[in-house]
Amino acid sequence: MAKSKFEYVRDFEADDTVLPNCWIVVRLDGRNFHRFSEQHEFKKPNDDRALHLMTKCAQTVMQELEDIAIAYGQSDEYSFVFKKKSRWFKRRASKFMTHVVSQFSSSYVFYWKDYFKDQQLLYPPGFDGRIVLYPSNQNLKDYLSWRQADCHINNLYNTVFWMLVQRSGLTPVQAQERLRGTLAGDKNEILFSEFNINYNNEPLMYRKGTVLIWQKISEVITKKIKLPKEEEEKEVEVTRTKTKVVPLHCDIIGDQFWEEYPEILAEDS
Ligand code: DGT
Ligand code: MG
Ligand code: MG
Ligand code: MG
Ligand code: MG
Repeated sequence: MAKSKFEYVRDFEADDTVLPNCWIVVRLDGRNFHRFSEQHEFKKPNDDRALHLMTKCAQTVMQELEDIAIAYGQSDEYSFVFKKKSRWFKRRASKFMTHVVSQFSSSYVFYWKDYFKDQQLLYPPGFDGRIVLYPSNQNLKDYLSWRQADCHINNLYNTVFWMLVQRSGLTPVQAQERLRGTLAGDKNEILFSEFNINYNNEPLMYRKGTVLIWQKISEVITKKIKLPKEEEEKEVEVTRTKTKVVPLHCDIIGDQFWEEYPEILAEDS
């Protein structure tokens, strides 16, 4: 077929193919969720509806897109790790990033009402995206550890902060003053001695965030079959295995998680 004289404009497209043999991480983050969470009356410091909705959207992303080995989320962010050997869209960075962010954003709006039953969505939320490559398994584990450590630091701070404001009646500025320069141990101590809260008993989802992995699930379903020699259809139970995206709220900084799920970092992935 003859090409039009306009074809040459294609040559202006920049090549954004990412390096081979690297883990491709796409992280998205809610745009101005400080305001969004206020306007939609998110519970402080953690709103289960918001966290579960984020996870539902991330599960949708993993199911709809190709080659995602693991995802990790906390607060208004989620990271998706594409397999080192992925050939999806010829490893074009813009395809990975835009598909993740748009699938996630449309899911956030689509599933909103399932999680926020009494709270209307007041305006369309947005998410930013970035892409980072990690050449070694250790780099990838350190990346995920960094996000989980961030979750821990913020959640410990926010838990004490909102206790001081909501229970002790401090103003936000006073609570901030009180916490200035305190270490993790000091914050644990305030929670324990002033509010009788053992931080380690706070929900795991708040302290560890959410890890999404693929797991084989066997389900028993009933199937109608017709045996050759019989007239009527018969119902039989059959077991089939499916891979499903499963949320976990566990530590991913230590070795135990990676030893338990070695397939995530397996060489052929
Ligand atoms: P950005 O990301 O630069 O556009 O701005 P923000 O405002 O999204 O900032 P970011 O991402 O650093 O912080 C996340 C905000 O979302 C933070 O203000 C707290 C809020 N947020 C996230 N999850 C929850 C929640 O479960 N409850 C409440 N109350 N707020 C939450
Ligand atoms: Mg930010
Ligand atoms: Mg944000
Ligand atoms: Mg954030
Ligand atoms: Mg098209």
